[in-house]
Amino acid sequence: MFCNQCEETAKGLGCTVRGVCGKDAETAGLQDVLIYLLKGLSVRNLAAIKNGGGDPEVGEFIAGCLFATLTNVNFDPARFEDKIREAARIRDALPPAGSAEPDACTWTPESQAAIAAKAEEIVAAREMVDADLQSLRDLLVFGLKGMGAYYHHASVLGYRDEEITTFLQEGLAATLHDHTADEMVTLVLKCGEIGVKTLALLDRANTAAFGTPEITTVSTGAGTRPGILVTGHDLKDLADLLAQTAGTGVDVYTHGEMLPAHAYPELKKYDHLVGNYGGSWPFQREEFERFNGPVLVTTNCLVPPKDTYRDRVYTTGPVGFAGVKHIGASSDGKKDFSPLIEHAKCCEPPQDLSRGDLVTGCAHAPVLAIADTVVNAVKSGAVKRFIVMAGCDGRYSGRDYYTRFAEALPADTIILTAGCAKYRYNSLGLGTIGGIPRVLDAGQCNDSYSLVVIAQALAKAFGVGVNELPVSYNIAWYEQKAVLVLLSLLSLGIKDITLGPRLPGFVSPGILKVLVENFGIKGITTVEEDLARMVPGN
Ligand code: SF4
Ligand code: SF3
Repeated sequence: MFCNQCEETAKGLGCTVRGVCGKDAETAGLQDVLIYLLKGLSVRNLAAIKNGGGDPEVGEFIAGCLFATLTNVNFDPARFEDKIREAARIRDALPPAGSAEPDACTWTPESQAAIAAKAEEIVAAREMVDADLQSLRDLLVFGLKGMGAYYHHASVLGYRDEEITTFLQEGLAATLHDHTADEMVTLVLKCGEIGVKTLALLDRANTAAFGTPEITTVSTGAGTRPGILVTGHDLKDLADLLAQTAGTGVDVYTHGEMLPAHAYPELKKYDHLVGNYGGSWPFQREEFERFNGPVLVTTNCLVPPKDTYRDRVYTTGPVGFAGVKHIGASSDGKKDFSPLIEHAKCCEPPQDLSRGDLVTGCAHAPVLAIADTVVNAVKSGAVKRFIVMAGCDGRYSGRDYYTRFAEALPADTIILTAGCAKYRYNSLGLGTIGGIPRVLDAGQCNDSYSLVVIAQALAKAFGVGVNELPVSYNIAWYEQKAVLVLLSLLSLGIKDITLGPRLPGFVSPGILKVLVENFGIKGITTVEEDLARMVPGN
């Protein structure tokens, strides 16, 4: 196997024996073969579209498959084998894309041995490609994985966009051809541009389905009734579960990236959505253990469960783990959560892990509603600087940097955040400035679009460009959704982003040079040094 897609990749270069995340070599190989077939499928479908045909469901299928290959989503080899055969079936139903098709258009997954051999061939083929070109291909594919995931979230809520699904296919197909480095850089930046559109689509989908987020204080305590813990990012799963648990005597708690759900009117209206439990995904093994009740994992991040609570874990959507129960959707898209609800009724209430109240829901609408207060706070000098500290949390011990950085920020600074990185500092009690929370949590990483809208609104209010604002970027990444968010920020012309805790293993020295010279991207150093740079005059 060879996998280098996340921040914790082995030795900063690539996992070759088994993933640090727990992904085994068989599953890694199956994921590679699936991506390979998606490339061939894309070539055929794009050709069919060009000839006035094409299958509009191909883009939806590709987005769902890409999501399943994201870090910490699906560890189940059987699910990937099914997807591989389905991809080949869909591809083979399309007419050939000319007489000289790439192998990805014609190779067939005849047997498990053939699939395993193809997986080895895919890894070996990387060695034949120039390091910078391979790095750009990886960057593009990982950005597309993030796009597929965000698009899938919008699509399950009924929001589709052909421009996005066509680009998913164009991007995948491009990695089969001999593009120059310049052409690949153009595609990578276009991935960021379409990324902004994908995040905007998801923002519209969430708001239409669940209402405009409201700034909301969330309890982290445990109640006295049995509960179900919901983790991941899929708000629709949570909404369906809340409707199905109403009046059953079972409480529902959010975990990790589900925290912002408490801010949506259509979700917070349920009294039995009692609070947020635990912290971010890296700590789930202890927290799931202590929750006592069933846990529904809707998307990333799943850590291979311990035997002690494995029977209480249920996966759904793109998530999977061999031997763990999966709740699928029926043909009309409905999910029946009654097995979890019945399971919960036999469980003890959660152990208390309370760590004070948290504030969330600071999305673009509620923040722009108090725009005058924010602008006046900047003009009066009460707020000197905003630091965007969005992104992911992770297991790497060096991530305590983000807690120390947040603690060391001067009292006249405000953190803008989205994603699970916030758990490193959202319970520090950083207070408010003139009523504005010092940690403005826009929501999940899915809500990163809010940060863009807020930055653009500030730029307009002050009549300057986004890079002239008193805003610094100290982004924490872990997986491929964050890769897309980073590309989106670059496509908007945002410069001087600090990226940590470690730079991506898939970025070659040559491509790093391009990122540094053209975009001013830097790695983190020490809290003191980075503070001096990001909060000048402090
Ligand atoms: Fe390694 Fe990350 Fe890939 Fe898992 S997802 S195998 S940890 S690079
Ligand atoms: Fe977190 Fe996995 Fe990325 Fe959504 S949930 S930000 S790491």
